Amino acid sequence: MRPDHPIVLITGASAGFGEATARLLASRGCHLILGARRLERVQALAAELIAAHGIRAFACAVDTRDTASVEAFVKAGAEALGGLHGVVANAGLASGLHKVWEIPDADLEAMLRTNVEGVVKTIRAALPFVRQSGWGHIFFIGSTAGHQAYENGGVYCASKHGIKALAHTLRLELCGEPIRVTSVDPGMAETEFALVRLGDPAKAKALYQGLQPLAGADVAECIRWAFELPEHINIDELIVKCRDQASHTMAKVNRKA
Ligand code: NDP
Ligand code: 8X3
Repeated sequence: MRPDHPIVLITGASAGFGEATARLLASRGCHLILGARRLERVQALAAELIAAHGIRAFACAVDTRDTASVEAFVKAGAEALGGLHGVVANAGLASGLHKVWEIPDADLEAMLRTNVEGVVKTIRAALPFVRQSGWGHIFFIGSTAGHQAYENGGVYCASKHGIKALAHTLRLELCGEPIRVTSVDPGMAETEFALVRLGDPAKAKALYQGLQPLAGADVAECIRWAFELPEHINIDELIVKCRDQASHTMAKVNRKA
């Protein structure tokens, strides 16, 4: 049975979708385990949400690329709050824009280690605690880039196609257990994502010029909706784009002059 106040672990809770999801789920009475590399941000968020909503929250630094770091984070969080029900394996990034044959090792490794290995490590560490709690919901954060590749984004797109495969596989493997598996796959969303990818605030801003992209809160709302549905319903995959983006890539976007 879904508990009245589920305990939800979110990676990448220091910004963007992860932070917005923490805010929304806290307002719905969830207890939270929040992780990211920027400890001061997740600590401040946890303190704010405890004060605002009377929930319990645990915040800890985690680098999802590192097995020991992830395992320590998940264990400490689940033990501190007394269980684990929801997992939002959200931490991820794009690093640069490169032709497949030109990508530097640093960008290649950053994306594959964070977006694929980090997600597997998070779920692998969390699943025993979710099973022990008797009810659960695992969220992957995919992307439209997991449905349609685009030039100069080959490795990022590969990582998100990988998320699609992992979500499908995990759903097959968990069938029969009281654990749902959902992939939320957004299109263009204004978070710190473009700044991290491009390293230049002006270029990041220009990406969304003249259109209204998704915000972190929009993606959080998709997660909340899927999470609160009656428990016999599983949303497998939820592709969400802003109205101004008609294609999975930026091939067809509506920009005002
Ligand atoms: P942000 O850059 O705003 O947030 C990314 C989060 O991931 C931060 O909290 C960052 O925290 C965390 N993170 C990155 N690397 C690590 C790591 N090694 N260990 C732990 N945490 C890490 O981007 P978004 O919120 O937009 O991105 C969240 C997810 O959504 C990503 O998987 C991204 O690929 C995906 N996505 C984004 C879209 C967009 O257009 N914005 C569209 C579709 C999908 P810190 O730096 O403190 O570690
Ligand atoms: C992020 C969306 O279009 O930049 O996943 O790849 S896109």
